[in-house]
Amino acid sequence: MLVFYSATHQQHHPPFEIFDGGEKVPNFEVPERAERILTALRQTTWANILVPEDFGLGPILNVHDNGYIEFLRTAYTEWLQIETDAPYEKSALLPATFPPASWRHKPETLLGRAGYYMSDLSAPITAGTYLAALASANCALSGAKAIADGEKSAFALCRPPGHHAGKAGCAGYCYINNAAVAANWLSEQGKTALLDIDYHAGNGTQDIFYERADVLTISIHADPDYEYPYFCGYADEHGAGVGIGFHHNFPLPAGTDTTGYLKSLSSALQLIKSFGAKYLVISAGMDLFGGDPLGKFKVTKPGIHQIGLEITNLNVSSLICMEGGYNNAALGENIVAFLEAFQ
Ligand code: SP5
Ligand code: ZN
Repeated sequence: MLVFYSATHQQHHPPFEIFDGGEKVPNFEVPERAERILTALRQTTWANILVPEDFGLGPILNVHDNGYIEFLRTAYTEWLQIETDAPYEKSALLPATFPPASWRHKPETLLGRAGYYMSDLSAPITAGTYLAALASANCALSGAKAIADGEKSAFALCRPPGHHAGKAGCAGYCYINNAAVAANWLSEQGKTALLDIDYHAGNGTQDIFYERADVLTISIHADPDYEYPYFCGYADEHGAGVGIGFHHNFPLPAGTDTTGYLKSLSSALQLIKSFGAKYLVISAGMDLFGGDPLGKFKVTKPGIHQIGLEITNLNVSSLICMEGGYNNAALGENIVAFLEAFQ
């Protein structure tokens, strides 16, 4: 299997995040995650690890707002240049004031724009964030090109992850929505569906494709009624305008085990079959694993392999994009268990 990995991800290492409740903790989304996965893949006989191609900004700007990407590019440099007596945290840019949806004035000031383009306190922008996010998107695009060129499957070892990043904003460790960029690119080559199995609802992907009928998007996740991202990912959200009927959410209770998970997966796969997808993009977060420090599901490693097998029963060319997963010790073996189903 072709695997796309860029060492550029190491330049993105946000020192902290702030949990709901105000607890400031070391950021869970660390470079070690991708390195663990890379090590596990190198130990397999089948992973052909390649450096991604550079696709430029074109395919990214086809799903993201221009002003937002420009903000990502320049924000940290501007942050360093601000002169103040305030005890600002300069290791990363993080605002603490966010607009409700109805306030859409974009301020000129950097912290104002930061609040405008961010929606939580877990996606700080650091010196290397923009370059790492671009490299991550290039991994997804390179994988998309590989399956368009005839590979049955490919793995994009994306880091930072992407599925919480919407058209015009970063959130939840995500800056550029790698899977959405790849799915949009693939949709120009053939009918494309996107299945998100990360533990958290794929709100960014939902935002990007919500009014589109040409890309089917489905997310299976922890019920946002008790879990991040709280405000999106409910079962009654089915798309808008011509997109009505082309988005589906499967919110699940805390404690969901492999058996419970596979029931929703079966419904999701039926929808993909009926849609008639030529290509499938999978947002593969491994935080559905029972031992995840941020998750409340009880899916096992054999369960993760089984999820992969059920997806391959569709017999659709598949691009697997790395999303979340924070049990670093188990991360490599979990994603290998998933990918082996595609071999
Ligand atoms: C890509 C991805 O998986 N992003 C997830 C972002 C989740 N951010 C919120 C984390 C909330 C943690 N809740 C506290 C649990 C402490 N044990
Ligand atoms: Zn997640």
